[in-house]
Amino acid sequence: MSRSRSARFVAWAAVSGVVSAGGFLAVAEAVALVVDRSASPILAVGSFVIDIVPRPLKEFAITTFGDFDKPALLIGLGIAVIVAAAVAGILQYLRPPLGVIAMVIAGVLSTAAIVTRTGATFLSAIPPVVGTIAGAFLILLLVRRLKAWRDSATDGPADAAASGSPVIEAGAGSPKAAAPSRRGFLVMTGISAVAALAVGAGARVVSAATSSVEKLREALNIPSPRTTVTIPAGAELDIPGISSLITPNADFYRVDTALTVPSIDPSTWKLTIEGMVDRTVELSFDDLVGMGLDEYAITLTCVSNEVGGGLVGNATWWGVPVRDVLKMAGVQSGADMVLSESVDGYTASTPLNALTDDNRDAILAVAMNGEALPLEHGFPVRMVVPGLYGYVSATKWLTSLKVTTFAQDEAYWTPRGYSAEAPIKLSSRIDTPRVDAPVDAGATKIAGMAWAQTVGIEKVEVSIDNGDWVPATLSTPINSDTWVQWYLDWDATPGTHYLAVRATDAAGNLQIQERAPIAPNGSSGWQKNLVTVR
Ligand SMILES: Nc1nc2c(c(=O)[nH]1)N[C@H]1C(S)=C(S)[C@@H](COP(=O)(O)O)O[C@H]1N2
Ligand SMILES: [Mo]
Repeated sequence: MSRSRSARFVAWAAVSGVVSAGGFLAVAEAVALVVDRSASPILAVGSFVIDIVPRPLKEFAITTFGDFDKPALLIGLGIAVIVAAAVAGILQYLRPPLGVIAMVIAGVLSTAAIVTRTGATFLSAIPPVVGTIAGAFLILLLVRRLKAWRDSATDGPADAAASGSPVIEAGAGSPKAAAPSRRGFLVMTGISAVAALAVGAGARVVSAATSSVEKLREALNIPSPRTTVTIPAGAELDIPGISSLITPNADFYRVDTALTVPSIDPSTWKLTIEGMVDRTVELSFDDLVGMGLDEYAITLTCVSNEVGGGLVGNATWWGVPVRDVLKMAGVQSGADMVLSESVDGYTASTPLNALTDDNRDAILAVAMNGEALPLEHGFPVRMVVPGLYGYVSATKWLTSLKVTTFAQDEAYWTPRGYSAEAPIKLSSRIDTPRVDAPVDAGATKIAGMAWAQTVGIEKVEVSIDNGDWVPATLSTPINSDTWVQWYLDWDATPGTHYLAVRATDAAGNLQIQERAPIAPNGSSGWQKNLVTVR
């Protein structure tokens, strides 16, 4: 047999490996549908990867892919699975039973990723185990068929040596005799591939179609708030290109470690307040909203927001003050932190005094911009704390509040390179003009946003082409927890210009000029942008 023909069999071995891995995943997805929907190997391994990737890589993913970070991860994972499966197929062909062993190792690793996730039960192990058995059998059978084809096509012993494997079954050695075994391999591989695709895709479709939480969300009847936020006249400027004062839910940035959005039925949801408390308290959704809802306007900011970036948004929220539920449990002395936990095990560490302070509207929110929280923004209940970055305060899909100390407990991001405490840094941003959104020469407006949650913005200044700092006009703030809009009239001349912005908060602090990266506790620096005027 020529070298190219032996290479052809190796290529078919790789295909066998990929089809077998497809069978593994498809069977696991189908079984997961029946026993435990969260026990999907791909998603569990993806979540595991999210939890272990080093900080710089995660920052790279967020800054490069933005809201596409999770699809990007899944695509990367898919490519890795295909490559590994192809190698397993080749191993099974050249050095059996190494391919089967590789498949079993993949099965053990994905089972481990699944059973160690928050909320896993012993049932969760069934899908990956059954999938592994299917994958191991497939790789064994397909490669055995492949060898039968190869041997029947073999012209002599030299070819067997070239293919790197001894002749197991005696082949007739003529193309005519090879045809049935060739067909046998191709038919079996084809059927397996089609079946894996159909079962895998079918399981996903059924899972999506029967996931009823979105319907529960739409049907949820949230009582109207007792008080509502009044948007003052002059709070929203009418300037093309500026961000809207209230960010629509559909445009609101999303940052979390959840590869699939957790599904929580509000009728079974519970919040546990535990730890250093006089009594452990459990609240149902009805208990919580029964305490009375009020409306708050609060601007949320992510620690990963670069200077000038978009990981910041403003919404109105309906909620209950965290201090009120803490009072029900009775906070004991010595505590200095509340560790909030979500259904998927994510945790945030919030200083206790930020939650008990009568002058800070830290809330358990159930509605965002007048509707139940969107699933990806924490349905049915999340925390929102003015003035603290989201990762230390804004836990979505909230299930427990543990009153504790910073000495005793650590949140998700703390061992991953971010500070345990993280107040939002005073910041300002230019929305228009931008280098990619040029304006026409003549009278125009430079405009953008500025925020200093809990303190408020006093002044925004703009410098054009390194000139003097000129005060901008501010919109009327909703309150000190929300961002404000600002603008400056500008007689723009054609060409490129440098625009810089800086803000001063109501306490008289000037925005930090020194550039800082997002880790460990938020970016700083004055935004200076090259802009284009036509
Ligand atoms: N359960 C959970 N809550 C979470 C996170 C998370 O990863 N998991 N990320 C936090 C971070 S880093 C931020 S900035 C805010 C973002 O909230 P949003 O996605 O609703 O904008 O949610 C916070 N709450
Ligand atoms: Mo964040």
